[in-house]
Order: sequence, then structure tokens, then C-alpha cells
Amino acid sequence: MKIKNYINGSFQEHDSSEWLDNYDPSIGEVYGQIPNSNQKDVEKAYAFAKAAFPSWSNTTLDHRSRILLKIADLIEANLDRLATAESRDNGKPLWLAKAVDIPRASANFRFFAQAITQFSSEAHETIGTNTMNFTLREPIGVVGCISPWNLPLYLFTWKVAPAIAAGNCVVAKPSEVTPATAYLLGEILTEVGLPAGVLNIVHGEGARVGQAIVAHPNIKAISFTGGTATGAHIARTAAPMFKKLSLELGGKNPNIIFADCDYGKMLKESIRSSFANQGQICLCGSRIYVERSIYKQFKTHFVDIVSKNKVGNPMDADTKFGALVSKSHLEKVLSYVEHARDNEGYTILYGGNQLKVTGSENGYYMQPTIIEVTDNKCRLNQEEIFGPVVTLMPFDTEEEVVSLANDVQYGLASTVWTKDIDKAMRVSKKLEAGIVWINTFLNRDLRTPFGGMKASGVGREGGLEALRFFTEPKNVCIKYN
Ligand code: TXE
Repeated sequence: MKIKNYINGSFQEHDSSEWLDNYDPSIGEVYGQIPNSNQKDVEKAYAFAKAAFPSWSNTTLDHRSRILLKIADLIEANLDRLATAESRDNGKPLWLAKAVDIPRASANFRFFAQAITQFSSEAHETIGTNTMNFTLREPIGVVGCISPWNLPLYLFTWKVAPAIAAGNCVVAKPSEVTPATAYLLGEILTEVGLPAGVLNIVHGEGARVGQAIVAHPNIKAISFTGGTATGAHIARTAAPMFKKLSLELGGKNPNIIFADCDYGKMLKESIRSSFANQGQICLCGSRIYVERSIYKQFKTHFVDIVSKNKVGNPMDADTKFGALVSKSHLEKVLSYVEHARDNEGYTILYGGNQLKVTGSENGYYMQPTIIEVTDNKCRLNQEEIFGPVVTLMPFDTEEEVVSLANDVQYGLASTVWTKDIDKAMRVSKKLEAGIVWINTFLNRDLRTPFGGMKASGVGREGGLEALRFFTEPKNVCIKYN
């Protein structure tokens, strides 16, 4: 698969002759090429986006809505093709790409196609002074969207859909690790007749192409999802340019299990919250805290179930966990297991080893791993591992577990298992997290604000939050007689 940039409504050669290898992580081999675009490609995309802005920003909401609905329909119609491409690019099981990634990419367009027709603003009458105020919420202009490799099309569309729905034109860059589905989206954009220049997709390395988008003087807002360190770098670049910033960064999320929980439901969901997408979701519950009275029981059951889940080739229907996204990421995750092996305070209860999958010996596979820890300040409880590795720790009181949960630099998501609604409310209000799931996980209503606090980022995506991010409010004040 030789990928091309999608600029001004068609696939175009990039400026340099440099290409990047695209790996299939399930077999550890190169299967495609990616343009290693440069600043000139970004400038070209920007110029066409700027040229398209006046007309696109003046289309009716109904017109935009209809186009976004068509994109949603065509993503659905191309489910198998897109899911296969996603699974091959990322290493996730095909069934997961079919059940989650691609349907959610379609849902993102469908949601914002509808949301934009309901996006309203406010008026404020200054009574007794013949003064009327109203607030315009106008599109910003050309905006930048940069997305990561863990949920490629799902997170790419989560940004570009509200951006164009709000009337902006976009220069977007998917991760160079998983560019395939953003590339295939270009065909759909052409087929639905999205006007040329409204959405431009430029491929290449973050430090080169991503940086060029962030540093571009006339790209006025940046919506980014990725690592905390990268987010900090982007903020340093963009802040002096006074750009609007939406930063969805890393997480180190607590999964808090009280003894009074629905045990069966908790156990089932905790497998998913621990290891879904090979643990490569910023929302995964990678720190498991269990009330002491059920700790031993949970430990036994959890290890038993996890050990029965098959790690295999992503294309196999019975594969529960696929390959990690890249060799370097696999090595990063395994380095945390090595740290646990080499240091006090860690007990590996299950897993920790790289796996050779028959027929895919060079793929990037490892066992789902469960490690008991004794010190909440240890590296495995403080650092985002972003792989199939969870830690386990008992607790005795509600106050203690809230303190443990909050004692990290991140504040993205959290799960709490209890049947006691008063306790659920008390704990929810004390947790330093942008999302608290009670007796559920990754349960998403797209109208809700999505994002985190502390080192998990700035701003929120989703619903009206996204449409407000991608518009500039303007107060118009009229004095009349
Ligand atoms: O993110 P990166 P990656 C976390 C997780 C993971 C780490 C790295 O800890 O290990 O981030 O993952 C582009 N200017 N999450 O490699 O490197 C890059 O090309 C502009 C959590 O995906 O931050 C890619 O398109 N752009 C996260 C995007 O940024 C730059 C999900 C993300 O790359 C850039 C994924 C630069 N200087 C990873 N450098 C979540 N919260 O969902 C890189 N990029």
C-alpha cells in the first residue's frame, strides 16, 4: 500500500522523495510506504484549506449536515475494508476494529452532522437600557488536527468531524504508525463530494509534519491526541502564538473495586478495562485497587480468566488480544516488566513475556500481564505504560483508595465498582479525573464532555464542547432607540 497525501480533494505526491516504512505488527514486516511529507506539503495543504474556507464557512448547516451524514454512511458501507486495514495497521483484532473502531468513526460523523443543526448561541438583553447582546459562534478558519496510533480512524474522525461541521477547513495528520484508514477516508471524501480543500490529510513524522502544522502561523487552533510529553512540546510551540489548544494526553487510570460490587459484572468488565486494544487505550484502568476483604478472591479469579484469553493473529476470530502496535512500543512495555523483575516491591502474578505466535513468529505479541505492587509511588503505578500491563493493590478504606487513586500526575478516567450509590457519589466527587465510570467501562455518550485534567490534558472534546472549541465566540452589542 503506497499511501499519498489527500490535498485539495485528490491524492497528491508529496514534495520530497522520502518515504517511511509501514509495518504490519501482526507479522513484523513492512507492508506499505508512507510519504514523509515536509513543511512545503503542509503549506500546500494550508493554502487549499484557506482558499476553501470562505465558501465552506458560508454553507448552510443543513448542507454540511447532509455531507457529514453521507460520509458516515460510506464509512459504514466500507466497514470490512476499513476494519481490515485498521487491524493490519494497528495489530488490533479484526473483530475489535469491526465492532468498535470503524462503527465509532461513522458515529463521529453522524453525531456531528446532527449536533451542528442544534448548535445554538445566546442573547442577553440589558433590560432598561435599550441594549441587545447576542453571541456569534463563528468558525475559526484553518485548524490543525493531529491524532495517535491507538484508535486511528476513531480518534482522527473524532477531531475532523466537529471541525468541518463547525465550518472550518482542516489540515490533519494521522499517526505515521497507522496511516492506512485516514488514507482510505480520502476516497470517501471525494465520493461524497466534500468540497476540495475542506479536509486535507498530510502524512509523515510528527516532529516534521506535525510540528509544521503546530508552528504554522495561520493555523489557528490545534486539536491533538497523543502522549503527554508530545502534548507539552506542542503547547510550548503554540502558546506564544496564542493558538486555541485541545490536548488529549496520557492516562494512568484507577479501577477501584469495593467489596459491595456486582462481582461477576465487575470481573468481566475489568478484563476489558485492563486489556482492551492490548491495553493501548488512554482510558484503560491500568491500576486496580481491590478492597482487602475480596482481594485474594479477585486475584485468583482475575489471573485465571486472563490466562485463558488467547493472544493471537489479529485476523483470527478467536483472538482476544492481538499484536502491540510497533516493535519499539513492545520493547517499551516489556521494559516495565523488566523493571518489575529487577526491583523490590513487585510480584508478577501472570504474564510478562513476549510471545511467538505460530505462523506470525515475527509479530509484536506479549502476554497480558498482572503485577502486584506494594508501593503506590512505584514506577509501574506512576507512569503510563500503555500496554497490556496492570498493577494490583489492596486497600482498606474509601479515604485511602481515593488518596491512592489521585496520587498520580494524570487525571483522565476512573472506574468505580460498588452497589452503594452514596459511596459512588462521594468517591466520584473526590476523584481527580475528567471521567468517572460507575459499574461500567468505556460507556460513551458522545454528548458528554470528554477529556482529562492534570497531565492528561487541557480542554474537552465531544458534543457542544467540541463545537465550541472549533468556533470563536463574538459578543455583538446593539444600542437601539
Ligand atoms: O503519541 P505521540 P504516540 C500516549 C501513550 C503512548 C504515547 C506515545 O503513552 O505511549 O502517547 O504514543 C504526532 N509536533 N498515548 O506515539 O508520539 C505523531 O506523529 C506535532 C495516549 O501515538 O504523542 C502522532 O500523529 N505532532 C494517547 C501524534 O502526534 C507530533 C493515545 C501522537 O504521537 C509531534 C496514544 C510534534 N513534535 C498515545 N510529535 C491518548 N490519550 O489517547 C509527534 N507528533
